[in-house]
Amino acid sequence: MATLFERIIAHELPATIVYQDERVTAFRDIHPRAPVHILIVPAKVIPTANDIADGDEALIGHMFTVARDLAKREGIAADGYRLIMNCNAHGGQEVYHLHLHLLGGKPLGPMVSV
Ligand code: DGP
Repeated sequence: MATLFERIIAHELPATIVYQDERVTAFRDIHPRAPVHILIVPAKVIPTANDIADGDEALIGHMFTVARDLAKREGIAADGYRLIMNCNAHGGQEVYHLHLHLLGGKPLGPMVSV
């Protein structure tokens, strides 16, 4: 069965897609935690960071260059932003299709609240 994010990538479910190429899709998070909150998702289904293979290095790098370009386009590059990848239960992962959160547009406070 397709993951939720696969269905967004295939345009089967609605989302505000801000970037798409053959390797990654970026769309706005449905529950934004900051004025800018974008998810950068590979077309390849990698469930968690634990499942990243050595051969995925270029793909993971591409996710970061897309994040960099989107930060510039969204006007948050100079002030700064945060890139987050949650893994499994203790990381707070909800969707088991790898994704990079791009958050910014305000001071984001401490890295981890305890
Ligand atoms: P994580 O906890 O790292 O797995 O984050 C999953 C994020 O995905 C969470 O911030 C909310 C977002 N999300 C969940 N379902 C949808 C959806 O249907 N559409 C969009 N745009 N975002 C979603």
